[in-house]
Amino acid sequence: MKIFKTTQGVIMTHETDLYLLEELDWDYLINRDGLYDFLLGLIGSLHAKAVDLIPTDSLPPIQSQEIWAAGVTYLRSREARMEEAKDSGAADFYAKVYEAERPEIFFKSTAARAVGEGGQVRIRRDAKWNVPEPELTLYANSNGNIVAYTIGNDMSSRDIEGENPLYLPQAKCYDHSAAIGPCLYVPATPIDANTAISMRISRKGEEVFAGQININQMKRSHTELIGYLFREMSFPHGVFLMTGTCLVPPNEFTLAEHDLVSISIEGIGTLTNTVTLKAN
Ligand code: DO4
Ligand code: MG
Repeated sequence: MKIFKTTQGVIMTHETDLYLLEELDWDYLINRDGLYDFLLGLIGSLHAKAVDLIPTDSLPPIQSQEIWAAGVTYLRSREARMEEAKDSGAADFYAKVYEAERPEIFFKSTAARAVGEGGQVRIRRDAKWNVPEPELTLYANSNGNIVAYTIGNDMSSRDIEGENPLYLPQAKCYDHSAAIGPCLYVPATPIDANTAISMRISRKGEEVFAGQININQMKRSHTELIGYLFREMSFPHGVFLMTGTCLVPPNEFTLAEHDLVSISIEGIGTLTNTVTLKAN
């Protein structure tokens, strides 16, 4: 089951059927245990009207939630970070956090700074080495239970982080540095560990990077990451957590203005964003 926040209202898809849900506040709709059963129960009721609409104008599937991110959860990310930090002498921190019991978790974005399907992600004007990070993104409700998934792009400035890991918030947090969407995927059971995630970057119509991997390559479990996030913090509306990247373009690659980044996750769909710079 998928739910799309759109300009027409909330559209739910189940198998091949589409339903327009009665006007429901997004925060209220998604923040519940048993979200799948709740949505299923709406089918056939007056609260869900069967429609023919195609959810083309989806908004980011977020309202009052914060977006957090986990890092160095895949071997590939550990290697890439160690390489970019080798001149700063900080490479060891990435090796340590990959092995440590406590994961790396950092604040990524407010809803207002994030964009959704078809939106414009940004690269910083003061960075020279920028990449998208395709990440399976969890939605955990206020009880800390994972009830939905979406696709995330954790845009990152590798030269800023590589210069000094204390610059991480500047490398990761700026306007339009996070994209999530196109929908919330609400399965009956946790997402399959063999799920594939892929990314394609194109420039002037030509593919400049493509890669695919399964999320079962991740070193940590989803419940472990959410458990750490909720240890000393509460999220009254639930929270999104990007789970880390496993697809890193080669070191000589950096994003350019107008590049198109498409991230697909089996069962969820595709999130496509155009790369832009802040207006001068
Ligand atoms: O350690 C810095 C950030 C790591 C990250 O964003 C990732 O592994 O996806
Ligand atoms: Mg990341």
